[in-house]
Parts: sequence; C-alpha cells; structure tokens
Amino acid sequence: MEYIDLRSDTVTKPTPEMREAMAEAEVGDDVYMDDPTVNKLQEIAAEMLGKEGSLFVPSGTMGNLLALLVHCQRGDEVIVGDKSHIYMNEAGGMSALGGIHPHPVMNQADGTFLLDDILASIQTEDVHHTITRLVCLENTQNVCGGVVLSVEYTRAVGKIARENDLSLHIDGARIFNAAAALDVSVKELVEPADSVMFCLSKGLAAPVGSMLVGTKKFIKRARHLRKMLGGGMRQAGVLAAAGLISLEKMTGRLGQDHARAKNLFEGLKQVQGLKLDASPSSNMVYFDLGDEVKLSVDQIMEQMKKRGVLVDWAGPRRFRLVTHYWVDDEGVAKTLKAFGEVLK
Ligand code: TLP
Repeated sequence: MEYIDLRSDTVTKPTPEMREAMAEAEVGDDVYMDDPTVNKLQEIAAEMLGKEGSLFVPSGTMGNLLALLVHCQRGDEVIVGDKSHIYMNEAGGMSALGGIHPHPVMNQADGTFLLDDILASIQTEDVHHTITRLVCLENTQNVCGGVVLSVEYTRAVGKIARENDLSLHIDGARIFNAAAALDVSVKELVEPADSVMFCLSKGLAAPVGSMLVGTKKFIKRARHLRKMLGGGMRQAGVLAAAGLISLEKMTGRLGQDHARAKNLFEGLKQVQGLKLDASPSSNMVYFDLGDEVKLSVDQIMEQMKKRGVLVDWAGPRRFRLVTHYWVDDEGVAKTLKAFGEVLK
C-alpha cells in the first residue's frame, strides 16, 4: 500500500532529481576536504545563512552536539528550553559526552523564553556556580507546535547574549520553515546567532544530513570534533548532492506544506473527539484526544494505518501530524477521511 506518512518530515525520501544528482555526484575524500560536492554545499549553506563557514554533518543531533562542544568547556552551563530537542531528545549528549550542564528555562506556549527568565538564569560569578556560556533557541519550536520565533525576538535574545558575554546557538532544524512562515530571509533571521544547525533531511527532503554554520574558527574546531565523534565521512558528495537540491529547489516551496497543515487543521476541527492546538504556524498539527474517545493512541495509529495513513503519537493522548514534500492535497483529504471513519 502507498502510505501517506505524517509521522514526521524526517520520513521524506529523496526526489527523483535528487536520486539522479546523487548517482552522478562528483566525489572525493571529505576527510581530506577533497569532495567538491560537499565543499560546494558547505559554501552555499554558509552564504545562505550569512556566516563565514559551514560543515556537513550526518544528523541534526550531531550538529547541535558539536556546537555545544565548541562553545562550552566541561562544567560550563547552557541555557536551553525545557521543551527543546537539545534538552529532551538528544540522549543527554551534552552531559554524557561534553560534561556540559543544562540549565532549562520554561518554553512559553509560543516557543520563546521570557527575556527575564534568560537574565535570571545567567549564573553570577561565585565559587559555587557554573559558568554560563551559551543560550540555545529552537526555531521552529517543535514541541510547542512548530511555532515560529520572530526576527525581533531572536535579536532581543542575541542582545542579551552579547551583553552578558554568552554565545547564541540556534537549533534551526526547521529554520527554513520559520523563514518561510515569516516571509524573511533565513540570513536575516539568524543574524544574531553565533552558530546555527539546520537539517537538510526534514522538510527540505534530502535523505541524510544537516549543516552547522558559524565563524571559520568555530567550524575548524567543529570539524575536528566531528572526526573525534566518528562523523568524518569520505565520499559524502553522494549525500551532499541531494542537499544541494534541497537548498536550490526545496526552500522556496515550504509555504505549500504550511498551507496543507492549515487545511489539515481546519478539516480535523470538524472531527468529533479531537481537541486541536492553535492553528499551525508551520508544518505541524498537534491535537489531543477528548475524554469521549475510547480508543487508545495505539489503536488509532493501527486503524489509520489500515486506511493507508501513518501517524505518530506525541503523548499518551496526543498526536502530531507533519506535512512535507510527499503529502499533497489528496493526501490531506485521505487523512481527513480516515480520521473521520476511525473516530466516528
Ligand atoms: N526531530 C525529530 C524527532 O527526533 C523528534 C522529529 O521527528 O521531529 N532539532 C529539532 C528541533 C528536531 O526536531 C530534530 C529531530 C533534531 C534537532 C535532530 O535531528 P536528527 O534527527 O537529524 O538528529
């Protein structure tokens, strides 16, 4: 069966154009920095984000970890959202591998931190305290609903970071979705950040890979640490070739995914028993099951699958649906029909 897969935008398979480019990619040994396709991808990514350099990494998780390892020494502290991917979903890599201490700050419903909460979290100089080095924002903020942090908010956090001698890292796994939703250039959106990680392998539809961007000095150190973690890839140009198409062809179409998420949201509002979050600002639709629904999330997932739609839970009574390149209007209609049948 051909499934409509709404579990995540990580499920996106490469487009036929990507597969062709991958087959024909010019390659070399990237540990020697000899792979022309990787080099080109890194140049274009740095240019698009307005930073000096960039590094192709196997995953978003590794990109974020490298950023933390470069910005912080063992025992240093990092201000992170209590609902951030770095804090919740990266297996505690910063502590396990970097000896870095997370200082969680509450993510508001709109994905932001209160600026006063950031200020209050910065450790004072005291022999008892850690040294605060870094603030991490996530844009779009996944768990808060794929919500978008604005240019102004990012600038305000950047200002606090500079004034307090901290660095600012953005987990921008979906930063191109954020820029599309705001209708600004990604360069403008990340201008206040010292480093940014973004994923090619999510809404941009590449099969593998993320980019870490920052100063030349930052990237040089990140390259060293990437090797240490076993992420020095060889003929990675076959992957970078798909990433180039992501940057050239996929960034401009994300608004379509956002429009389909809105259509999904409007349709699901008509289905009895679903309590929807606020209207989506990017490509994610979150909702809870009402008390009147007797089915469990697992039973609903199973029944949806029988109807050709894959969905994933986001809590014991909660779902997240994510639109992407491979979900068209027909896919949205099929999903709404299936939910209507399962919950009738
Ligand atoms: N997110 C995945 C899951 O891990 C939850 C998803 O399906 O949304 N930052 C953010 C904001 C992310 O959402 C993710 C992946 C990552 C980092 C990590 O990227 P990968 O999976 O490439 O390590």
